[in-house]
Amino acid sequence: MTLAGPARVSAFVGLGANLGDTARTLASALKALAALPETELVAVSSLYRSAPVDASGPDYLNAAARLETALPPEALLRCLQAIELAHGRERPFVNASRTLDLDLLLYAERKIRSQHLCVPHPRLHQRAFVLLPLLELGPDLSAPELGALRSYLSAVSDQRVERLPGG
Ligand code: PH2
Ligand code: MG
Ligand code: MG
Repeated sequence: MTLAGPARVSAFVGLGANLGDTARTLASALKALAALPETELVAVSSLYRSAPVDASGPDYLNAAARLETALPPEALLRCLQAIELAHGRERPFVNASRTLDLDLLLYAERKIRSQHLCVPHPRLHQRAFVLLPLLELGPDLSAPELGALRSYLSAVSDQRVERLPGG
């Protein structure tokens, strides 16, 4: 007899970087996501080059990943923060340029508002660099309280984002 573990749910993670060798860092972060316990990395979007939003500094490289995970959301958040730290993340001030940012965008159909965690990510519908990779992974994706994510695309069409060819 095999015992079923805790049910797995879909979680979406946003990746961003604008310091250092950003392509290499995102590739390494994806490997780290794939190695998380009780978690499978099931899909990765294209890479997107984007102008900083509410921030300054170099252009960002952004992407999104879909996980199937049995980790509870707070545990997954701690794992994401550990991966950020392992890639040299520092937090000198809000929205400072960074070697790696991993944001928990969506976790199942859950709405979470705890001291450490806000899911869906509070600004995800205002940012083309989040919406475009997410919608590439799931064109019909919707989020609690926001509804269909594709309905927000027209409002962010002025933000500069470019999908990079070749994975
Ligand atoms: N992340 C931010 C602030 N601004 N801009 C872009 N283009 N990409 C990001 O990942 C990003 C940002 C805070 O997390
Ligand atoms: Mg972020
Ligand atoms: Mg973050």
